[in-house]
Order: sequence, then C-alpha cells, then structure tokens
Amino acid sequence: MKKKMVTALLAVSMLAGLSAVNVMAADDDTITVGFSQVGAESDWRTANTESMKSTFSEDNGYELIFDDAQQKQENQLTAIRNFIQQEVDYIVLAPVTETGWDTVLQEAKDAGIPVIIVDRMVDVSDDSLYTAWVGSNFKLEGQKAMAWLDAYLEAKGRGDEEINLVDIQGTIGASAQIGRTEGLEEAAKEYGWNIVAQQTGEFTQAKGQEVMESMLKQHDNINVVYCENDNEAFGAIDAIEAAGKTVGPDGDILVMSFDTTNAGLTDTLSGKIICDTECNPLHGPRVEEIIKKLEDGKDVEKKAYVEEEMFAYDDTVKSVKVDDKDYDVTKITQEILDKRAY
Ligand code: GZL
Ligand code: ZN
Repeated sequence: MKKKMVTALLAVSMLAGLSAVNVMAADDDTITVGFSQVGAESDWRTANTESMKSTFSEDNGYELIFDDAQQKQENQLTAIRNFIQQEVDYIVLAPVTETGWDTVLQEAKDAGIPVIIVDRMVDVSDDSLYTAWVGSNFKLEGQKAMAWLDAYLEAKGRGDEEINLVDIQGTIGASAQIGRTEGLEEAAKEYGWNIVAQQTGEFTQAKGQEVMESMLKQHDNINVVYCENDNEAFGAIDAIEAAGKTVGPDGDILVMSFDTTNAGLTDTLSGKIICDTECNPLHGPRVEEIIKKLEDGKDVEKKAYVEEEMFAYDDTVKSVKVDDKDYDVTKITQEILDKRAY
C-alpha cells in the first residue's frame, strides 16, 4: 500500500500544496499487512485472529487487511491475489491445507511482496516462495499426548487392558491433522492399541459431535477418544453423554484433546477432557517480530517452532519423554485457567 499511496499523495500534494505532505508522511510509515485467515471454525482460530488483529492495529502503525476464507482454499487464493493488487507491504497466510500454493506464492514473489506463513505449513516445490514460517510442531504434539496416555494407563494399572481408540481428525491435509494423526498412529503401533475408527471432525464442534455419534453406533468398546482439537472434543463429549456413557477419570471413555483453549481447559478441570495438549495461537507478536526484522533489513529464521505445554485433569503423569526430551505436564487449576491469555 505504501507504494500506491505515496504516488497518489504526491499527485494530491502537487495540487493542494503542503497540507497533503503531512498525510503522505503519516501514510509513508504505515505498514500494510494482508492476512489470509483459514476461517472461524474453532476457539483456537478465534484467539489466533484476535492476536493478529490486536498486534497489527492502526495504533501500532499498521493497516491490516483481514480476510476470513471460511475454510476454503479458493477463497485464500482470491484474498492473496487481492492483496497483490492492493500492493500490500506483507502477506501473512494461515494455510487451510498444505498443498496448492505454488502458483499464487510465485505471483506474490514476482510482485516483490514477502509472504509469512503462520500456524500450519505449506508444501511447496521451492521454499523461497515464502520468507518465514512460525507455528507448531504438530507431530510432537501428538507424540506428547500419546506418551501421556501410555504413562497414565500404566499408572492406573491399565497397561495390559485392550485399548480401543477412535481418532476424530482435523481438516484432512492440514498440518495439524497430519502431525497429530501421525503421532497417534505411531503410538498405537508401538503400544499395541487398536484404532477402531478414524474420521475428520473438521476441527468443529458440530462435526465432532456428528462423527462421535456415528462411531458410538458402530463400536461399543471405545475407551479412548483422541480429538484433534478442543471444539471436536466438546462435540464428542456431548455425543458420549447423550448415548448414556460417561467420560472422565472414572468414566467409560477418556477424552483427549489439543488447543488448550479456555473452554478446553475448563473441561480438563472437570476431567471431561482428561489431557489437553497446548497448541499456542498467539502468533501476532511473533509475526510482528519477523516484519520488524525485515523492515530493518535483518535476516529472519526460515522456520520458528513455538514452545507448547501440556495440561491434565490430575497429576498422575508429571512429565513425558519424547525423543529423549522431557516435557512437563501441568495439573490444571482454576487459578492457572484465570491467568491464561486465551
Ligand atoms: C493448529 C491449528 C488448528 C487448531 C484448530 O495450529 O491449525 O486449526 O488446532 C484450528 O483448533 O481449527
Ligand atoms: Zn501447536
């Protein structure tokens, strides 16, 4: 926007004398950011959007052009092309799925507009098509959750029990789904657990409930439900209870989840969700740090993984080990919940 704005303002100031120059000066410093967001499918996504909007505010010296793609890739492609037309200074993309970005990212590169990828990853032929990525290690999230389940079952004397898991997956093809599913599948093989059903819940509560209902009709031996985000867990819990079964530490079914949103950790406090693995949505400040470095002509890390914690209903499992690294597990309390940013 800077470029176009300056040209227009120069024309105006020629005609209208000095007054327009002040406007130009003000606009000259404004950094225009085009943000293509996946949608508003989950509490996590809402927190992520909030973080971006509060960071890239006018007061902070930015003009944010925000687009909600309603979880459709074609809407993201259109949004990015609009950002290019508007000659934004930076494009930020939260990609709904990993593939299908090469052409539009090449167009942004040809237009000289840096692209920053947040949250999920893009799978492109040439990674010079984006300047930087900041997000989560989704497979590690899955591995941590599964290491927790193994330790929890052992501690509860259930190490030899037949474990029948169902996997309510996220949006198929999204990095969060790919990684969390991989973590589950590797663990099920390693520990001899049965994955009796696997279906996408599209990261939404409604779909999560619908999928859980159908799984319960097909299988009466489910004892663990692996939800790939909190909103699916909310739906699954409703379906389980409507079917007359119980969740929680002494219930029929253990429900595990990801995102550690406020609502998710509230269910963890009650035990409805037995373990919630953090996926941190507060990417606004991280993206701003990248943009500031680029503005100063400094190098930026190509990929930056965010640190993430784990929360559980109780302190049966105090830490888990994945690839020789230890990760603490925090027993959730109202006090911790009240202090969290999202
Ligand atoms: C994870 C993010 C996922 C969340 C879901 O970083 O991509 O998308 O886990 C959201 O809640 O829908
Ligand atoms: Zn994460």
